[in-house]
Amino acid sequence: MDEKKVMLSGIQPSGDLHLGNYLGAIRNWAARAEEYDCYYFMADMHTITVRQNPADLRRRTLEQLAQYIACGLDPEKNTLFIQSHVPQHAELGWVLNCYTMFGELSRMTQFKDKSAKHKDNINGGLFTYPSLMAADILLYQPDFVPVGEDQKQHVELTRNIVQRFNGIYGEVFKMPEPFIPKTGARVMGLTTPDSKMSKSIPEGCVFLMEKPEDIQRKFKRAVTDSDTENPVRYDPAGKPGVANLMNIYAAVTGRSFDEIEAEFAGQGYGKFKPAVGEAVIETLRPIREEAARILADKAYLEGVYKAGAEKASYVANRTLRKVYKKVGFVAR
Ligand code: ATP
Ligand code: LTN
Repeated sequence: MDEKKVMLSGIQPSGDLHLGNYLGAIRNWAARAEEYDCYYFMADMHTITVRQNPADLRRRTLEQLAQYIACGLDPEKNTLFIQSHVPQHAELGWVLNCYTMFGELSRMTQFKDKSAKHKDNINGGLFTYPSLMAADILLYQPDFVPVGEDQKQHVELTRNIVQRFNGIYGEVFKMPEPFIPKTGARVMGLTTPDSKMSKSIPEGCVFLMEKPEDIQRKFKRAVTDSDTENPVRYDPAGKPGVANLMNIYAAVTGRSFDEIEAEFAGQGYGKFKPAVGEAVIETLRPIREEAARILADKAYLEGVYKAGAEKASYVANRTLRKVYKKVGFVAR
């Protein structure tokens, strides 16, 4: 019998989910539940590498779960869980810390960015975060890790750890591959087309739960340029704001850049920007409505995360026992 291939990914519940998370990651997850054995989690343990308000973290973790389900992740077909409910993550994280080099961790872009942003709290967890992420991944022996472009470096580091560990102990971990979408892998901020859409710049960020009128306002204010000759044209270097809007439009409508250029030939941004806004609103509308409905049913959510943690722990424990044995810990 053919075993299904395995997919796994996580998102930190450090803020509300946005269009970048959806197009770069979650949408890809939802499409693959039939083909793969899928694990998706709320990375709450990663979130405390930056100081959080406890009540907000708890609320956002459950909201994120409701939004995962609303985005199409059926809990019957995907294992959905909260990272801190599966203690094997912390346990394997410690082991892998001892197989991750200081130099490797020092090169991580996310560490450099976040330590520049939070100068008053450059803690050990922020630095060793990629070892915990490697543990998140390797516990489930996935074939693919669907993430946006910015997380590729962490998956590459995980691959180095696999090579190092397997080189010493034999084939313990399966080599995972990053899985990065063709459109939507890097959605840029609407007000900052030179940096990725991020919740830390809310004016340029479209949140999944945002009201349609607010979304439309953000698209109307999106940064473009003063080109009046032939404005809607794909030129990422010369016209980054327009390229980003075209990328978003392509991702939500399935149209190619040529088709989009033809659709808006001879028209200005006054027509183009609201059209992109409208297409995004229609994509997000059912997600928002469904998430609100699910979030109201706390008992259902509890059932989902409890069952998810049970299934995840079972699989994670198999890997952890093997690792403990390999490194020389006495079996309990
Ligand atoms: P922040 O807003 O603080 O930068 P974030 O929104 O990137 O955080 P993460 O938990 O880091 O949140 O990302 C979750 C997933 O969404 C990852 O797979 C990441 O690659 C993807 N992702 C995040 N932002 C974007 C984006 N702008 N475009 C495409 N994918 C993205
Ligand atoms: N590092 C990711 C979140 C994350 C993750 C993971 C993604 C934590 N563990 C395991 C994929 C697989 C981030 O900050 N976006």
